[in-house]
Amino acid sequence: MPKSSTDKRHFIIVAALIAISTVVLDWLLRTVLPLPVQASLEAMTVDWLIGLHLLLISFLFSLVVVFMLYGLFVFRKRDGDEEDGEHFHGHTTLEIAWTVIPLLLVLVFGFIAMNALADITRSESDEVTVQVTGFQWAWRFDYPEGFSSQELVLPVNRRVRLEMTATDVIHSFWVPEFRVKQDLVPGMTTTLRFTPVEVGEYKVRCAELCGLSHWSMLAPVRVVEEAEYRQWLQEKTAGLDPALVQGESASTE
Ligand SMILES: [Cu+2]
Repeated sequence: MPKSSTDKRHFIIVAALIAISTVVLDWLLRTVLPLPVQASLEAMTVDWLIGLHLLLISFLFSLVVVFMLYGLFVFRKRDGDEEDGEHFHGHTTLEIAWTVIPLLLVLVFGFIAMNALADITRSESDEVTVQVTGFQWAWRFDYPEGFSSQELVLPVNRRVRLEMTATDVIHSFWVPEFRVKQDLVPGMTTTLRFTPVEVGEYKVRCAELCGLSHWSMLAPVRVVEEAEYRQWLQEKTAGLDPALVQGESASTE
């Protein structure tokens, strides 16, 4: 702890170096880990959370490494110096600080993450619902209008609810551009919600190692304008027995 003006000077230099190192590392991590396009509303919340963590990681790394390197270099043994170093025997303030500050950080980050999770999993009244089945090694999408599809077609700017299950082993639904991810488990139904905001073509990939051809477990995802979505639904239901077609108006209103 600073006892003289020289000690204080060391602390000011180290604090400045930590600040610089934090900013540089944070920038470096964002640059070497570029995230794909934000194609869902939830992507913004998730990316904001990732950004906060990168900043915290950069700071903690700098705190440890800058202090260590500064100490090693500035207080290294000089030629002819045979003196013992100063002996310390505990420091109550420091020990309280390094217990309480991480505890507060964990609580604050836990609170922020809880809010983010509540935000990205919230339900809405006019959700587009699709049943998703994962199996070795493909996907099937069943629409409430009564047909099955190999590709997942969704209208832009509408909240989507996927009701998912698996027939054999655990799989995981992941479209990196949407950021959200959810396991599909045999014998139970799991739910995944998101709101696509970018018209475009994406790919759902299985994110749970599920066997030999896990790598090829891909399916196209197409986010289209509302009008195009209605047209696609019409084409898909055109050849169906009208008795089997249910809930079309309810799910496209
Ligand atoms: Cu898989």
